[in-house]
Amino acid sequence: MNTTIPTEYTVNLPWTESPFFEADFSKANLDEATASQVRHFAEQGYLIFDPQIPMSVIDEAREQAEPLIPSTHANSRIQDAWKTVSAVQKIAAAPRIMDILRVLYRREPIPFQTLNFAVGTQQRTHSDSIHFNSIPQRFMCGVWVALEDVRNDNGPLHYFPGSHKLPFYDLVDMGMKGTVAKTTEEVYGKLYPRYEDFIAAMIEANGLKKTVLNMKKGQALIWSANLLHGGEPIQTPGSTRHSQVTHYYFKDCIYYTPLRSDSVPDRLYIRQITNIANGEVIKNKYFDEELSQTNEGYSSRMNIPPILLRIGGLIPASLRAKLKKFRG
Ligand SMILES: O=C(O)CCC(=O)C(=O)O
Repeated sequence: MNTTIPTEYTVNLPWTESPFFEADFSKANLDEATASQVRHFAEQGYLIFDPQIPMSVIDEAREQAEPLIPSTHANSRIQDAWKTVSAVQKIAAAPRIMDILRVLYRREPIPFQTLNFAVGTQQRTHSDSIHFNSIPQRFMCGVWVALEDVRNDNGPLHYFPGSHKLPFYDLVDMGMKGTVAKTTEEVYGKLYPRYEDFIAAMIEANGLKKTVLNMKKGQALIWSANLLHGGEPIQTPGSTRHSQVTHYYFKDCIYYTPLRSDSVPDRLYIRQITNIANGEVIKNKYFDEELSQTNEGYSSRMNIPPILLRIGGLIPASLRAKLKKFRG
């Protein structure tokens, strides 16, 4: 496998999600097997492969993570068991997984979170982009490893092939602000169910087709950041479905949580527009909040009144530079 990471990016997106993918692909010089994996991932947004993790590591992760999983409710999980269970850490950093991610993303992968499950999650369909996003976008993926055979009856994973090509739907697109939720309970009690309802309705409206995944113990699936996926109902009550998901970011990005964010970074270059029909100067509005900024330019936390901006020319340049630094 060719694992060379080019130092220049043709576009500031994963090359497998780039509008120039075909041109890049034709120059990529990959062996046949790797080329077919790359094309599949680019087109479908997921890839099933053998991560070549020794069975002893798979068994150890399962045995040592299981007692850490709270048994109080069916969907329980242990987050970040890698901190105490070395087999979980070995799966997260498995050389074959890291190599394949380098090829698919052309940046250094960073495993940053593990989740170990003993039973199927029965999670509603979602894309990980709402939990873990990046600037530049889409430099994130999940790798799901079966720690036992997964069948139709023990709560298999499902996904929507090709759905990674849909737009990323942020909270603002659903009329929500992440900052209104002050606690994790509020995020998952109020915002997240509305997000899940939106995704379910969007899937139905677009007639998207679901695939259910049966996997052999030891096999792995990579899903790209925006691929819609979730967990099927458990048909055999009491059946186990041991699995590990590791979430990866890639180097040199901003990493953030859309579910807790508003889409109003303070570095937007704000426009002041006038309605040609009636001459009205239009206020910038985010939901029912009017931006207090009245000048065209970058928004900032501390707004300078227009009168001060007008007399700004009288302030010595050195003082202006200091003030600018202070405003950020
Ligand atoms: O394992 C599953 O059933 C789903 C896991 C999942 O959706 C996730 O970790 O994002």
